[in-house]
Amino acid sequence: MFLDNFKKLLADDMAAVDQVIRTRLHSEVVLVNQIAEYIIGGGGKRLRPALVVLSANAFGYQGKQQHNLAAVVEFIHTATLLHDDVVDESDLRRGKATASALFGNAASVLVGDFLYSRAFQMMMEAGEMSVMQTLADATNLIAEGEVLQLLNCHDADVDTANYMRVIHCKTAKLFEAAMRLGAILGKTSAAEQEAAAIYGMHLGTAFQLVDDVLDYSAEEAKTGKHLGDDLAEGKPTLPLIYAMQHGTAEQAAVVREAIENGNVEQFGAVLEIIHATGALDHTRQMAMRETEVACAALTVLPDSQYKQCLLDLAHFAANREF
Ligand code: GRG
Repeated sequence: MFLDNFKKLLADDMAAVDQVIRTRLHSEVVLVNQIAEYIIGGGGKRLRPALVVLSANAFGYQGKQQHNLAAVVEFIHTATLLHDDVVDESDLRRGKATASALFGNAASVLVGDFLYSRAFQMMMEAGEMSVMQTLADATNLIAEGEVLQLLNCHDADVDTANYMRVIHCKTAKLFEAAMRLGAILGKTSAAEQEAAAIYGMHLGTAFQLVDDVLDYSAEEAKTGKHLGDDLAEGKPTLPLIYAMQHGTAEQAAVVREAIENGNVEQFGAVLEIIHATGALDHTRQMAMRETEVACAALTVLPDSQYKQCLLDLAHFAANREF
């Protein structure tokens, strides 16, 4: 129901965003077009560009820059996915072979660079320093977050605060930037811009918390990703951290060993411990709390169908199964 309303409300704007994406993907180099089209046309949810559009509309912006900046945000997101699949050596995304599995790591990284730098060309067109500042800060923090995550891999002593820092950087920051861009276009007050940013940050945090739940509980057919990838990479995500804190000494030792060795053979045992300790419920509850903070930030916005959609989206993000 929510998804139907969401799609209906944004149909025209998202069609315009898609048009910008198609036009600006173009390169004289065939391989760039091939890989960029493969990943961009590959069935992503287009959540971040939708946030730019929702925010711009909620703040009363009527022009075309929202479509340009929405495409910019999707290009940056796509560049991070291309790079991430190389770093994580993933072979499945969106239910298909990753670009790196199909075209190789070098081509994937380089097309990621193309999309990332094309995004910077496009953001210049907004002619607004605060737009560039927002995106420069966001992309830098995303990269920093990935380095932090790399350091955390196979470290079973990573605590909740450290984990929250990683997801703040690698995921929530781009949600924050998307919301802030809409507010900038709407020429809002500093307080309203901040409210949009807070909503985006907490929505993004909830989104990643659920992403980390789904890695232990989803149907692969729904997420288009392998179950247990995080464990295979030795990523100490909240379900594992919580399970170690609340399990018996023996259970904590099994989870610790699995993180340290990226031990996928232990996936079944780890899954049992995660369920026994209520770690997935806890992580979902954390996501719900984040959505409540996100929604509370929107009280300063005037009522509109776009604001209502943002409120509904937050609850959808915390409850999603894909
Ligand atoms: C190029 C700036 C830059 C940095 C590279 C590798 C890297 C540094 C960053 C990776 C960040 C990353 C992939 C975070 C995970 C975010 C996440 C939950 C992605 C999945 O988002 P969905 O579900 O994807 O919205 P779809 O497929 O729907 O588009």
